[in-house]
Amino acid sequence: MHARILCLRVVLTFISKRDAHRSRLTFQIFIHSNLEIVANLLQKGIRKTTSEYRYLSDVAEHRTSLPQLAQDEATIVDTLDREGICITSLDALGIPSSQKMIEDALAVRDEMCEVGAKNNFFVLPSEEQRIANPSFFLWGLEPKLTRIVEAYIRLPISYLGVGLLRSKPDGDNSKSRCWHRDTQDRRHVKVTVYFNDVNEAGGPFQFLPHTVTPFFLPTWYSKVYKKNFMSDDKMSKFVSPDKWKSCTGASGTVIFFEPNGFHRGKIPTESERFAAIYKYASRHPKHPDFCDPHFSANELNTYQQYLTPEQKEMVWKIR
Ligand SMILES: O=C(O)CCC(=O)C(=O)O
Repeated sequence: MHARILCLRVVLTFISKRDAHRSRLTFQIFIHSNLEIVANLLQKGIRKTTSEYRYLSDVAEHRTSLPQLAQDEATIVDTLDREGICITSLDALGIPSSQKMIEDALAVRDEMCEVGAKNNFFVLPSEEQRIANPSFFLWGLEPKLTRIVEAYIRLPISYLGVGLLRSKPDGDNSKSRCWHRDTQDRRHVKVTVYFNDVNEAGGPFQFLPHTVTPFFLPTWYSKVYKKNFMSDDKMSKFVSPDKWKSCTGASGTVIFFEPNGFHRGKIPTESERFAAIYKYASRHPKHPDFCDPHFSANELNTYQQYLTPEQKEMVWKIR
């Protein structure tokens, strides 16, 4: 905005004062009368450059401390890098606590049904429910997951907790059911776990792989479209619907994705999709103010007893 005002003023000033002898003086007057804007632009530029420099040097410094990956983990990281998404399953990951996590999630869902939880697609179990079912939160700190996430982000990671999603066939085609990007960090990861079988009519998660996303679309979306949710009609003008990746799959499907990529939950027409979404970012994300953790301080206190010192460091905190 400031840059646009400044350019306009430059043009107007120099059009009105074409006399070559007076151009130096004109320039000085111009700078003086626009000092505030010039200072703001410089400050913004310096802040941006400093933050980019810090990011790049942190990545370079952390390179030798990245975790060693097993072959299946490296494949997930490579696919995530190339496509922005990698689909696997709880069985393939083979994490021992998965069974308990599923039981806890189903227990929470049933309770939410009993208490008539809000008919909204993003729901959080109550604090009491979460504290009573800690494996749900703790699963996100399983070393296999955090190794994959850290190798992809390339920096020490922050775990922002887990949210629940109940996407019902309710005809609501708003918010996260439209195409959008999450831009809290340069590289961040969400891991979605399905708790029921999901077909096309069950409102699968959908994603635009990096390989089919036109290079200008992310910038166009942030600068021109102002990060509004994009309808199917609008998106189909850029990417044909047969290239949208529909993540149908059985209960236990696990989807690693880069939220900077365009994604949305397709509106279900027949059955509900019940899923957990685990969130991770780096410890110094680009926009920390928009990183909303899915847990309270009280809840976190009760989890401390289960956490190793490394896991405690990984839990999101303002740094
Ligand atoms: O799975 C979904 O329905 C959408 C999830 C989503 O938009 C998000 O986590 O940012």
